[in-house]
Amino acid sequence: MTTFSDITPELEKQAIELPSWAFGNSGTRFKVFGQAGVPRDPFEKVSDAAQVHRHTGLAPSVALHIPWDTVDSYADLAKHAEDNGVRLGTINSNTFQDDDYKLGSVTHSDPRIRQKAIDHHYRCIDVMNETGSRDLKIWLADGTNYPGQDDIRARQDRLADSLSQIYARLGEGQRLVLEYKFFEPAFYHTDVPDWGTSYAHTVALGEKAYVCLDTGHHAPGTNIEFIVAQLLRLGKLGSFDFNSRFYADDDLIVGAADPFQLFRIIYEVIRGGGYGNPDVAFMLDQCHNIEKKIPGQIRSVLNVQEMTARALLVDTDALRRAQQEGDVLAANGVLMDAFYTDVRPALAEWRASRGLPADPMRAYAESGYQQRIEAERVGGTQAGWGA
Ligand code: PSV
Ligand code: MN
Repeated sequence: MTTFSDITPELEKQAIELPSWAFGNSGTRFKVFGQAGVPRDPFEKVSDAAQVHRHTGLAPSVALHIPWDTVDSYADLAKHAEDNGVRLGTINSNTFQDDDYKLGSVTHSDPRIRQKAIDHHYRCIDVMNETGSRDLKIWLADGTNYPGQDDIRARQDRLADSLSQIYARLGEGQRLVLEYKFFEPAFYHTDVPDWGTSYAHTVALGEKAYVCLDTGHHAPGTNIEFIVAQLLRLGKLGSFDFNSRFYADDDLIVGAADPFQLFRIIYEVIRGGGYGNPDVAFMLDQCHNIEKKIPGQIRSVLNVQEMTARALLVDTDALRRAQQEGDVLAANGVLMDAFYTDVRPALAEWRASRGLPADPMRAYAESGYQQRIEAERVGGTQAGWGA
């Protein structure tokens, strides 16, 4: 029997990276709704991210997206993060918003455009050198919309070649994490559609290359926890982009659509040695289109913490026994007992014992920060996708 006090040393290890873009305006291809108080620059994004950490103790770092988060001085941005009690984390490359990339970036048939995309990744590595970031996360919008549009095989070869040039630029202690997605914005095929393709490329690149698993990037019904188990077994799970989906890549609050799936994923992370393991980065990749952004992020990290606590509560001895005995229902029962445990009161008490607010959502609402940014951040251009 595992009790809550048994798991608190493990809970203390939890760190979830926030995406800078979660604080900007976002929406769908139909409408981006602007919100009062939204940051106008990366400094304000970092300030907002720091609020999440301040109230939860769970989110010590912020991921940047380049060029969205381009600044004159990354040293100043890193200092600003530090002054606010957080640090800068993963650098995400963006090769999906320049007209040149309409038919692809690092897979493009035109060597000039391929080189431009590779150069952008070199620039991202320069940024990493300035921020002290470890991970370069690559998600590519590359793919085609129509059968026959381009040579799928040749695109794989160009992808491998471009990635190897980018990989060769990584410095000591730096890593490349390759994210996969089976659709969107390309609809017929994408060049990195699944974990297998990402795995094949990262294995070919070498030991500094890993797979990034974004929970929203799978077909309905995919057993994501199986992929987690397999990638951990292969030593190639580098990071998570957590979010929730109902239909597509919905980027909703992690754990909102299917808390049981999140529990199962985290259970496999723990089972496979990925929890408390510096090789596996836990990030959110979300957008808050209609809800307020900072409380949206607070809710998200709390959801991850709650499902982590439940997964840590699994009585692994009893589970192993039941599995060995082939007792199907007992084994399932052990897992479900942990999943159905309401850990919220114990977490609230534990938070308070560590000098954190027992109820971070309420503490943020009462802090006055939201009112302050809504009043102060007037004028300028809000960050986002064109609100
Ligand atoms: C693509 O859908 C993705 O998941 C990638 O991680 C991007 O960098 C991110 O969303 C932000 O648009
Ligand atoms: Mn992602």
